[in-house]
Amino acid sequence: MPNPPPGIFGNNRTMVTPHYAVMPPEGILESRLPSLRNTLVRFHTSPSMGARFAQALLEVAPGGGTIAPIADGLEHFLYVVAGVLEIGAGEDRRTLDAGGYAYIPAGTALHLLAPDGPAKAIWIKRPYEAIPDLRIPAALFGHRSTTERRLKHTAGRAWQHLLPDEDLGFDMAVNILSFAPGNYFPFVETHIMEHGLYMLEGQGLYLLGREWHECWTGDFIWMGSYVPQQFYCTGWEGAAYLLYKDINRDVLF
Ligand code: UGY
Ligand code: MN
Repeated sequence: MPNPPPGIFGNNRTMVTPHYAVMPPEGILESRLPSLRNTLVRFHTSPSMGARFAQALLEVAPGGGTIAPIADGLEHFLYVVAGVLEIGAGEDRRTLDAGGYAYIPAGTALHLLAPDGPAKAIWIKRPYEAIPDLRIPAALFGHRSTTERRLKHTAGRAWQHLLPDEDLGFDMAVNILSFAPGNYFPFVETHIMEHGLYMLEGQGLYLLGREWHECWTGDFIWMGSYVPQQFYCTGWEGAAYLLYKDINRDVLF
């Protein structure tokens, strides 16, 4: 048996606190779910961590996916990280490669299939917070390569809103934030919204509370409500992350 990778004892980066979590991929063990065949589910976060949503990395083997369409009453968001996936919202089925994404509204059944090779996707799900008289969003499919890149305040930092940000029917946002090396936010953010962050590429330093954490491709970060946060992009090639955020809803008592 080969030696285990070095660095476990002195250099492990995993950090889970009541307010935030940093989780490198190598330590996130897999679950198997009765609703998914030939699929490993690596849960990033869930209400048992303190989050109000769930996020997982799905590793789907060829031919794997939903045994029957999932109709659990939750809203779902899927982002293809590698390979090709057939994703369905009700009867509407699309074949998406890396960068493709789908929003499946609450009450619409989710279908998933890796038609030929292995595939990976980020899976976000949560109960939808309906507001009387506000239209429930329809299913939506898109691709990172064709989603508008908006510069915010400076060149070298771009935002892509994968869900239309002007539609208050959505109670979640999923954005891709891209950074040129050395770029950072002009202030430390503190806000009521929580985040699930998946590092798509590159590396950087994340301020969470009062501590800086080095992070890179494949890492997951959960930021609970009000956790002070800031990103500083290191490396020479830039960085990008997928960012879930709960939005457009009043406080709950
Ligand atoms: O939209 C956001 O809250 C975003 N700027 N936060 C983050 O990247 N940590
Ligand atoms: Mn934020």
